[in-house]
Amino acid sequence: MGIVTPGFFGKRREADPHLPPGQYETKDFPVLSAGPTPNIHPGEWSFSITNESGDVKRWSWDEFQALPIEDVDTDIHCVTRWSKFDTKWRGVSLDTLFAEVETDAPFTMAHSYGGYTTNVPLEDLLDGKAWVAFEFDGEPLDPEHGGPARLLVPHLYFWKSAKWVNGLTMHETDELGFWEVNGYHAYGDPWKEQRYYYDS
Ligand SMILES: Nc1nc2c(c(=O)[nH]1)N[C@H]1C(S)=C(S)[C@@H](COP(=O)(O)O)O[C@H]1N2
Ligand SMILES: [Mo]
Repeated sequence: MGIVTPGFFGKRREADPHLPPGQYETKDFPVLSAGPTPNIHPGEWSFSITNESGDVKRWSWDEFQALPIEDVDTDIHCVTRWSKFDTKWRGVSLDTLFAEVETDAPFTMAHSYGGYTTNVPLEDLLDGKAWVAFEFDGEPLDPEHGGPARLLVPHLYFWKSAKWVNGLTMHETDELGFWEVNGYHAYGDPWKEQRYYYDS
């Protein structure tokens, strides 16, 4: 053997372009819930958007099902470091919902049955970036994964995807939700590793 190109044999495999820094891939679908799973019958489920003036736009389950439904195939990234690739969901785009809402407020707070909250800027919910999802892998969404319906905001860490979601409120300033108050990052971009409040 003659000359060995430095760095050739020791070179690491190219990083998987699907995998944000500090994450590993799992084929499982772990359940992460801060409290008990609420039991919500679709007949009693509704979803509302309350704007900064207090006007409420509300959809019942049946009204919601009559909206245009989209298939979503996406990777998801949990702050506890698991990522799951090519997850398949069905739901209603937030673009469809916000088409019926008048607002100039730049921030939202998602609210769930059971009291969970999480803050997301409005622009992160629009332009095909977020859904209210009610099917996973061709089946109604399992209650432990947020059924009857959950928020799906896959470009942010998965704690932003509020399970058992029942509405959004609009805000002029960025309030903090449940995990954000408890030390998680206000925004939560997995590609920038914005895990905790002190991550830039
Ligand atoms: N209502 C509610 N939504 C929630 C949570 C929660 O505790 N309550 N946990 C969040 C966190 S930290 C993660 S990682 C994902 C987990 O979703 P999964 O249990 O379907 O994997 O849900 C998010 N949405
Ligand atoms: Mo999480």
